[in-house]
Amino acid sequence: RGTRGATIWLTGLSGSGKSTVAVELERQLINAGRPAYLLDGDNLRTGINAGLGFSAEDRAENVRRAGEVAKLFADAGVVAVVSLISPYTADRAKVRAAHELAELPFLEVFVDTPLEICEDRDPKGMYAKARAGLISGFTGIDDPYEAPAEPELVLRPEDGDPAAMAAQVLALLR
Ligand code: GGZ
Repeated sequence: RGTRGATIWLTGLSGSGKSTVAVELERQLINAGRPAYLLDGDNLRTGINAGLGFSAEDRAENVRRAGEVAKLFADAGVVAVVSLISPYTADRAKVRAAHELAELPFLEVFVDTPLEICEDRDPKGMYAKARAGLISGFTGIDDPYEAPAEPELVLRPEDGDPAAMAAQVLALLR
């Protein structure tokens, strides 16, 4: 019997740092001898989720497919680390329910970086474009983000750098 798989689901605004934490977490898991695989919204959208946009329906489908793929990895004994804005509570709840049905661990991690900080970072200049009206339906600006009510873990800026945050997730998984 191999190691036990699980899904770690990072949700938060664009620029919240969830992808950076996810990369660090994947690295720490592998260093600890646990097979892990990163499923990042950005990458998925160029592959299996190509063609999906940012309407509520497309985001729901984006989240559903990522959840199904994560479940397969978890079932295969791999820790799937998912990094998606996943703004809707109902969509995240469905992924959780699917994992529970399959008796696979699901940990929801809310990367709770305030909008002001995300907007200040603006690594890709997308918030500026959204504020200027060049992008519409941008999460946090003119599209909703429903914060998780009962996540397994909340990470806030004061929790330290991405490595320290990833270590918190790893401790929780153990
Ligand atoms: C939010 C958008 C949008 C809109 C493009 N709203 O910082 P990024 O660039 O790399 O992260 C964002 C990414 C979000 O994709 P997800 O698959 O995680 O979203 S969701 O879970 O809601 O389906 C951002 C970019 O795509 N982006 N347009 N309108 N983010």
